[in-house]
Amino acid sequence: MELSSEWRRRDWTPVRGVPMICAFTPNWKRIDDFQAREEDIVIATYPKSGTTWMSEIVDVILSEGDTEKSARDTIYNKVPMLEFCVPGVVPPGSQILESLPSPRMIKTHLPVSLMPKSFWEKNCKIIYVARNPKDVAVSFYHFDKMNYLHPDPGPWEEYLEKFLQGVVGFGPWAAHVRDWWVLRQQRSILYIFYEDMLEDPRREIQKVITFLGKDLSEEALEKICLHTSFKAMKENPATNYTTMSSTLMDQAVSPFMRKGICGDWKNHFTVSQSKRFDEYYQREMSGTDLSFCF
Ligand code: PPS
Repeated sequence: MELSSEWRRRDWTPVRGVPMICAFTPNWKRIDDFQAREEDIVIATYPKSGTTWMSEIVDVILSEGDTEKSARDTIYNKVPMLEFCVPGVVPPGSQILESLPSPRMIKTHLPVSLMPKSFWEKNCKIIYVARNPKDVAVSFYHFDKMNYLHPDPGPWEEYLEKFLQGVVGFGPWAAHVRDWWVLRQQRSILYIFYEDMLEDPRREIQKVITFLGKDLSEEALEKICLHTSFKAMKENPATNYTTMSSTLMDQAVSPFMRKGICGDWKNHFTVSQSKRFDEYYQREMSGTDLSFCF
């Protein structure tokens, strides 16, 4: 897949007020009308929060720990992104998903407000992964630099302002994590934190196994932990996005599997940027019992 100049470095385009990757926005009706199925498993996240990690975990759980089976295809083919589309270049994720047998695994970064209503009608299982916003901002900044479907992020200090204002792909981080947090009480949503996955992957993977109604052996669980470690996923061409055209994702600019740690923000934020960010965080998280580990 070669990215045509038509979609390269285009500015975010709003969908009902949410800044969206321009190439995804034509014919948005396909998202609104998307037909979910009861067996669908959705991996929902704000960008750069551990989507690929959770997607591979779910895939290998469904394969009962058979890591060879999970090497059958790339992560973006096994777990298509619902909203993904580059008109004239790649068919929409929604269309690819229609042709897949159940149970489908579906990736999305959509905020609650843009989710197709059929997901609620079918009461699908949704795994939401959230990550602390300082590391999200840093990861997103590097991703914007290497992903040519996104606008150029400009210098870090300017990018950070845009992040705080929510003028980044998929809109404001805070509303995204908050709305999904509230919804978890009413729907079948497992809400997981990236930092918890780093701290104790075995514990968090077991939560996913239980949520999916599976019963896997200790041996299978151990295999899944090893297979989905940062090192293993960085070396695995099925998960590290190196199979994606460099006209779309230029890994010479920044690798997709970049650092995979908690606290890399400390290498990017100045003291005053961190203070400003903390004020934003306090303001946005006040009134919720949602809290993040930095
Ligand atoms: S995307 O493009 O929004 O779908 O990206 P996403 O997969 O959500 O997030 C990418 C970040 O997750 C890190 N990552 C991991 N961390 C720890 N362990 C594993 N196995 C793992 N796999 C991916 C990846 O390195 C990105 O974070 P940064 O901070 O940029 O390294």
